[in-house]
Amino acid sequence: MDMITPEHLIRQLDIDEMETAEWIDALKSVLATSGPERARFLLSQLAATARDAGLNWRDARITPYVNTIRPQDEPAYPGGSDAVAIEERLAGIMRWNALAMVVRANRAYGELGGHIASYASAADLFEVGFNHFFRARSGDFGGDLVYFQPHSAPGIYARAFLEGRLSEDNLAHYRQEISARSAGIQGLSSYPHPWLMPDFWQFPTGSMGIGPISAVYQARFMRYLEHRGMLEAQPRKVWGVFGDGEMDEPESLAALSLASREKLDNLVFVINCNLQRLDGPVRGNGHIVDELETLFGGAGWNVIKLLWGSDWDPLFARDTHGELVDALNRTVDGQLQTFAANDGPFNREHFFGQSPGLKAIGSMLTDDEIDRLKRGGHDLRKIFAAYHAATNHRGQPTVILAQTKKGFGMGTAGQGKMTTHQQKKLEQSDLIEFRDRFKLPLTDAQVENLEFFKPADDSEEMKHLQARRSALGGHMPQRAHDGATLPVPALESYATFALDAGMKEMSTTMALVRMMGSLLKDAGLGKHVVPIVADEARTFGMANLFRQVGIYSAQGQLYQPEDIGSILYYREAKDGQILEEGITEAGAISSWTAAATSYSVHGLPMLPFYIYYSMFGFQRIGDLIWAAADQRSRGFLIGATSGRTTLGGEGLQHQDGTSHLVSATIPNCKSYDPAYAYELAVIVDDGMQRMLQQNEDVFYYVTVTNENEAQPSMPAGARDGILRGMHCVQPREGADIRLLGAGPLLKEAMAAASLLETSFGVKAEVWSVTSFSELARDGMASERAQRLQQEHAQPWITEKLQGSNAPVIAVSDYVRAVPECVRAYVPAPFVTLGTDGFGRSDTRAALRDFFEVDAKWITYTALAELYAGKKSADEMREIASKLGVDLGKAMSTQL
Ligand SMILES: Cc1ncc(C[n+]2csc(CCOP(=O)(O)OP(=O)(O)O)c2C)c(N)n1
Repeated sequence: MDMITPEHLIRQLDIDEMETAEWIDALKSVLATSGPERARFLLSQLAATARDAGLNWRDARITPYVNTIRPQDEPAYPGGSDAVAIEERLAGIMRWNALAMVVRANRAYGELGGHIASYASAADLFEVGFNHFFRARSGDFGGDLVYFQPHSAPGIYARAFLEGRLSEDNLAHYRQEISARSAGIQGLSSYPHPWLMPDFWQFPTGSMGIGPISAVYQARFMRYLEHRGMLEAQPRKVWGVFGDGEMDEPESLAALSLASREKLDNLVFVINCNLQRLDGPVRGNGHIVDELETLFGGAGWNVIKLLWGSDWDPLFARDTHGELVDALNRTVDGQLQTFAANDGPFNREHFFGQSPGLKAIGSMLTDDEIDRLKRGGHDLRKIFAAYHAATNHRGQPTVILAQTKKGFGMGTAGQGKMTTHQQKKLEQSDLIEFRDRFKLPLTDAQVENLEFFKPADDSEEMKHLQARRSALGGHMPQRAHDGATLPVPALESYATFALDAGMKEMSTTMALVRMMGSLLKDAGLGKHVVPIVADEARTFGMANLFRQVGIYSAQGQLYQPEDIGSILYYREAKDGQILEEGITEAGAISSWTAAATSYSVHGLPMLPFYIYYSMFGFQRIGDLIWAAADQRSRGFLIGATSGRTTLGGEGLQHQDGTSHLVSATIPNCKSYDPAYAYELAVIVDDGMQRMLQQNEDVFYYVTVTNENEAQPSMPAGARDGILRGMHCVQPREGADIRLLGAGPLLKEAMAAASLLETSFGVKAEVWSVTSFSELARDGMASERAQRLQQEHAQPWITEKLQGSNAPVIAVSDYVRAVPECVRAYVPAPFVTLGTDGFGRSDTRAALRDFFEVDAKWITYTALAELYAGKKSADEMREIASKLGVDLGKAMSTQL
């Protein structure tokens, strides 16, 4: 190992210390006599002079590697030393129970996994939050919202155990949710999971990066509701505790400037800078804290460095020549980790041994004291000071960069070790060391048995813990579902134009926007509708909504829009209703999730419609949608310009042939690909009924297109079929062939039917498939019920197609795997057509020929099925040539 030795750490010498001192003294004297305002002015004048002289000097935005808050500025700790001591003991107990939970689960079943080291580093950060800052929703107060670092979940369970919310049985079933359920117990999920623990977790954070971006948009959505007068403005906070490694995820940093632009002082990030991630150091050769300081500071955040504990204060006080600060500035994170993993004598030699001045500072401490020197994120007083400053800061979001030790207290077994992240086994000696380190009143045998420890109800610790939580409004985290409903307008009140379309031409996108426009005007529901776009409102014909309901902007509109004279001018307003997010699908979906979970988070149901290019949905931000599903979101995702052949020359980057394949995998997402405006109307109505009236935790993915169609009126009795996945749009007694068309390709199926009839005398029946995935789900459930319960449960698709052996041809504008998912339930020969391969630009007609999904290809496919074994190859070639089908063409996947 290359050690950083004093030789390596050669101080950059100041070439004229006298001159430096004069400048510093001058500034100090200005500060003392004329105050900070004048000092700031002079500094900016100096900077301007440097700029004029072409020095190209820029403030590095990095402050020294010390705490931002000076000791003299720290507020008194509420409850004084007693409270600190009690809370330190509580943190020790939490750590123990969290550790016992993981090690026990692992002893019982080696495969179960779990994490100890992350929570061990975060425990104090959480404890100060739980004891002094995180306010629960209670009475009229909406409560704070906390995004917890995911793999610290065992610590949150440990606290809930002490608070009496979880039992020993729950703890004993950590990561054993299935076996727990069969024993009638609520198991504990590995990460925050609202779907699996619906009364407990509010926000899923398990997939790194999702927590940070969601927290920003959550804080923003809270402001949106307040500015629109929907939610009382209260001093609520959104807290996010995240890992320093997690900050490398692009989503973690993606919304930083939004947060400062919108002055979200209701937002506090606490970054647990234990300097390690899973495999090793986050920035072994640098300082992650400094890097984050630059990033957050540059993005306009208030940055608080919380690096060293109170026991460092006297050392800094002795550091009159700045040698200590200098050494810290230059000790890279990899080295700091090595110091964390080693003991007092090692640190004395290798850190304090770097220079005589440092040696003298180190001599103030015993080896044991050096060993126990705390990092800022383990010192309750320092943490309190940082949180206090953050919560009182106005006009900016705050980030606290809290330096901790990964595996804090895990001794030689884990603290600061490269492998500590994965550690879930500890030797008896390590456990004993842990007990002693945190002064836990456990016997050796109790330690050996990994017994959970809960102090008596009348103990100081328990009384303090309960009193603090009750002062802060109750337990956290806690997920509410109050069952509030919203009135759903009658379908006829907003969709008559679609139900009785009478062959009027319109696209399904136009139909949707028209319905939304009416819903927004509805007296009861209107203000709960949240239209969300990512810079594509005009593409989807939504510009009229700009004027109608306005675009939300925290600052209102500070300029006269260029198009002020037009009826549809670009109107921004503080109470605007549209969330126009700009080019950020990740941001827009985060807003959608905040709105789609408002029923639970704020007890205020909202109805978000996020309308986007369908290609940039599940493919681009699928994980955020998955997290929204876990969070029991309710709302509409509208995949516009959908399908692979409806856009034509508009650009292949938008051509989506897969979103329905992915959306089908999300259990609470109901996906539809309607062809007609009336189908869309029925789907929107059903969604609103289920989500707003019946409080079902489902959300809808609906694809629409911008292809104009002659829209028929809704046939009687079609509703059930539309919602279940298919209904007959062209019945034909004694049909020779059945055609299933989905979305934009239904019309190709219709055209094929008439071609078959007129040119080949073949009778074809046509069905509109609104959802292959709903048909498949129904098929799976029925098939299983039949197998397990011997029930006579027939899938909807089987019921509709049975009684005939006429071949069935299915066509959709998605890859063939989409229609293929119903194959098992089709009681006749079945062929699927779809748009596999890369998209490309051309006319719709050329694309549909290329993917072999147009009327002539459907016709040829139908005839090939009907004539199999009956017509010769030559006869089939003749038919193809008559149809204009090129049988020699390469497959769409090959080109
Ligand atoms: C998107 C994603 N990628 C990878 C992981 C796997 N993972 C879980 S924890 C972890 C390391 C986290 O390091 P850090 O954020 O520094 O937190 P620490 O445990 O050090 O506090 C990784 C890579 C994940 N959960 N999500």
